This record gives sequence, C-alpha cells and structure tokens, in this order.
Amino acid sequence: MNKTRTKDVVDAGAGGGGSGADARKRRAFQRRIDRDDKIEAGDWMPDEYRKSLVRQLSQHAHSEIIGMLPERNWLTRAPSLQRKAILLAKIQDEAGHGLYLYSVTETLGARRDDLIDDLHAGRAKYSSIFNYPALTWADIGAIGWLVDGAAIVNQISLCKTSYGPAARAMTRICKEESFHQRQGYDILWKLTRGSAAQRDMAQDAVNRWWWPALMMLGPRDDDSTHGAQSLRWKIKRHSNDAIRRKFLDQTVPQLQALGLDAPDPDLRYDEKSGHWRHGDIDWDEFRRVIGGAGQCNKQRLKAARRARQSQAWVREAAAAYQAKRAAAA
Ligand code: BYC
Repeated sequence: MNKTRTKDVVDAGAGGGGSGADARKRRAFQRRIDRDDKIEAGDWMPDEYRKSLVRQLSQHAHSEIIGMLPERNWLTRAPSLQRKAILLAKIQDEAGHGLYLYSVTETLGARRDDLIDDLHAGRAKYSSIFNYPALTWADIGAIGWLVDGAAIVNQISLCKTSYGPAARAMTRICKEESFHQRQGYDILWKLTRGSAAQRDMAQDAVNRWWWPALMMLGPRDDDSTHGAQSLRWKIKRHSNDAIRRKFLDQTVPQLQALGLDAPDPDLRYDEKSGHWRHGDIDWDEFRRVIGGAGQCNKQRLKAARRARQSQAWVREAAAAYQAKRAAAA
C-alpha cells in the first residue's frame, strides 16, 4: 500500500516526463533541487511539493506542542528549583519550535487554525513518541536524552532541507535541541551515580523509552510512504533507516558510559560495517500508536483541546489589541 502511494506521488509530482509548460516548470524545479538551490516562499513549486512540506512541517509542529504534555507532568514535581527552572525553559523552547514551524507552513499558504483543527479532530498526526506516559522523574531524563537525541539526529539533516524557510527554522531548533539532549543525559547521569533505587529508576525509564525512540524515526524504508519522493525533492536528506542507524551509533556508547543496558538482547556491534545493529522493532506497536490506540493518545488530544479552549481569551485579547493599533495607525 505504502509503495503504491509513493509511486502515485512520484508520478504526479516529480515530473521528469510529460509535456507543456507545466512539465517544463517541473523539470526546471527539479534541476534547482539537484544543484542544491534553496526554494523560497514566493518561488514556483509543484503543488505536491508544497503539500508534502505542509504535511511534514505541521506534523512536526504538532509534535512540539503535544510533546510539552508529558514533560509538563513533572514541572511541579522536579526534584530541585534548578531542575524545575531548566525543565520550564525546555518546555518553553518546545512551544517556540512549534510556533516557528507553524509560521513556516503559513509561508506555504497553510492556515494555522486549519492545521490545529485537523490535529484536534484526530485527522493530523503527531509523533508517536508522545503517546507514552512519563511515569517517573527518570523519564524526563530519558525523554531529553533519547527523544530529543533521536529528534536532533533527524533534524540536523533537515537543516539542509530544500525549502529555505524550513532549513533556517531547523537550524535554530537544533541549537536548542542539543541543550535539551544534554539536560536529559545529565539527569540520567546523576541518577546512575546515586542510590541503587535511583539507578533502577533510570534503567526502568530507558527500558520503556528505548524502543519508542527507535520507532519515532519512522517506518522502515521499505514501508515509508513519502520517503523516496521526499529524498528526491530533498525535503528529507536521509532515509528513516539511515537516521535510525546514525542515532543508534551515537547512543549506544552514551548508554555504556551511563552503565545502563538496552532492553534489546540482540543489540550488537557489527565489526564489518562499523555500525551497531538493533533487534526486531515491534512495528505492530508503532502502527497501533499512530492509529490512535497508544497509551496516551486520547488524553493528549483532550489536553490539547482543553488548552485551546481555556486560552482563547489570550488570542482574542491579542487580536483586539492588534485591531486597535491598526485602527489608530
Ligand atoms: N509518529 O512516509 P513516512 C521533538 C507517519 S518532536 C507518527 O516514512 P515521512 C520534541 C508519516 O507521517 C520531533 N507518525 O513519513 C518535542 C506517514 O503518515 P501520513 C518530531 C509517523 O514523513 C517536544 C506514515 O507514517 N520531529 O523533538 O517521510 C518535546 C509513513 O511514514 C511517524 C519531526 O517531526 C511517527 N514517529 O518520515 C521533546 C521531524 N513516523 O503523513 C522533543 C520532521 C512516520 O502519510 N519529520 N509517521 O499520514 C520527519 O523527519 C519525517 O516526517 C519522519 C517520517 C522521519 C518523522
């Protein structure tokens, strides 16, 4: 099914063949991509390129916003004032990332309200990873280290995405994400050097977040709907499996330095290729979670809808202020 969809997009959008002005524009567009030109907001682009970008960028924006929820759960219970201040700053960063990304979709003609309607109605996706609960303080460490860690490996490659506004937003996001990854690692580092109970708590968190972090980088390349076309258009710069390999190579030595284990009996170093190899990923679980049946899907969407409703007065006040200023100008 997925392969057919990739093919459909390729046929409809890449446009090597065909005739007439539209086909010529598509070929010229692909030549710009091939020579690493950045595509800017007012430039001509195939409709499918625009749609694919809006899809990916809005899913990313939604992930940043929904991703605040599992961390928010620990704000009032952070173990010290300093940890609380750091976590608060991280969560505010995630909100900012969501806003940059929604703004980028607006340069492509999308309306932020429509995107958020789609999210709240369950029509739009956000990252699978945020449908898992943050049960202990160590989970905040695991989210920073593994989730932001996986995200950053992907997003560093997206700094070279072909759409200029997205590439520039991603560069800024990555700077902040690297701080997030380090704060997560620091939490786990301290716990693994604490009491036996703290070390066990860290191991338990890694056991629960390890596989979802590998899954969040998307389905295997063979099952990726958009992968081939997105690579051709340089919307994505590396495939899902390539990013997953890079993440694993970066993460296993860090796991060893923490003195923790991966919940994967088949994890091994492959001397020949020089890469770490993971065991089988439970793709049924991934499909269940993105299909809406994960542990927290319902509660995440409920919280997002409630927040939009309860904070409507802020948006209304901002709009009224803007209208007043415009009238006075
Ligand atoms: N979860 O064709 P494929 C963060 C969907 S947030 C749910 O390979 P693509 C943070 C996919 O959408 C970091 N759905 O997709 C925030 C497609 O379905 P549709 C988030 C997923 O787009 C707060 C179908 O599966 N980062 O760091 O080529 C606190 C087939 O997949 C997932 C980004 O979003 C998933 N994990 O590749 C802390 C980065 N994976 O749309 C931390 C930008 C796949 O046809 N996004 N699907 O219905 C990307 O790089 C790409 O979209 C992906 C997937 C690599 C994720």
